[in-house]
Amino acid sequence: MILIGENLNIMSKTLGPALKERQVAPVQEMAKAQNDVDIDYIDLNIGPARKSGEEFMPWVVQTVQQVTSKPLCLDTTNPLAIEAGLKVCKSKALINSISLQPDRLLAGLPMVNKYNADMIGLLWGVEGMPRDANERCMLAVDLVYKANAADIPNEKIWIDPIATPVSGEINQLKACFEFMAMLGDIAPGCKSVVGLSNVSNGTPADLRPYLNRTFLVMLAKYGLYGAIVDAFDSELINIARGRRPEITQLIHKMMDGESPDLKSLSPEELKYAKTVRVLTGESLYSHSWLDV
Ligand code: THG
Repeated sequence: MILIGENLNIMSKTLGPALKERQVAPVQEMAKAQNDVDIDYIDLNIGPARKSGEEFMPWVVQTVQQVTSKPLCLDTTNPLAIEAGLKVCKSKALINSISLQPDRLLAGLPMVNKYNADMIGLLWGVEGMPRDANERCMLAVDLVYKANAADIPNEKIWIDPIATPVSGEINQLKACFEFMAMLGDIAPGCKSVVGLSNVSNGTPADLRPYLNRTFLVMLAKYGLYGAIVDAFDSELINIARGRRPEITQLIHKMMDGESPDLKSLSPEELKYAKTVRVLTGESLYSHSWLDV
């Protein structure tokens, strides 16, 4: 699985102010730290960057490129900022993201071939967030059709079904899984990607990794190609790299309908088993889901 580190991010309490003030040292420190772990891309999330995006994104790209040669994922809703970043990007870039909003589509699609980039196709429609798996399918078909019309082959498109917090509407997560199961049929050759940490937004910080890791393993069963992840969750990286087969097997068996004998599980395995039940909607989410 392709892993994209999420930590260089304007929402971060520490790095956010540093980014806004264009402080080179903390930004390069974070880029170096992500360079040194086993991830494939570094996401550069500068937020909407409405005013200064055309200066901001190239600044971040160049600052980061001085300390790492990992490929970059340019993350902003401002298409002008994306293009300015692509112009100075040395390695093959991933555009994060192009949605079905007409302005982003119109501005974004021509950049893909022009800069030999890949694109994340975010399933966000004119009316906003899709409500179920069917709406996700319709948006995906529409997005791929329009990208193909702009000469972009399916292999360059990473579809993002949009993951939502487990503490919110659980049907949205079910729709996400359901959509992932259909993606191969509706858009053959397309890749997929999910912002994993979205699922644990609003959850106590020490418990977030269980949700993120379990979600990753569940999505992997549906063939997830890429994930935007906390680069410093080393256990998540171990799991993604196939180094925790017992956890992966447990989760996949539960998804196939097997009920494990809870008494036979280690305390660690029990946490993953409980988390599967929450993510499938079998148990109701509460902040104390691991204790009940
Ligand atoms: N899909 C795509 N791109 C995305 C997302 C997605 N980009 C943004 C986001 N979702 C993925 N990136 C993050 C980055 C940080 C966090 C979650 C998702 C996060 N940060 C902590 C917090 O806010 O509590 C800690 C921040 C800090 O360091 O202080 O949760 O879905 N295509």
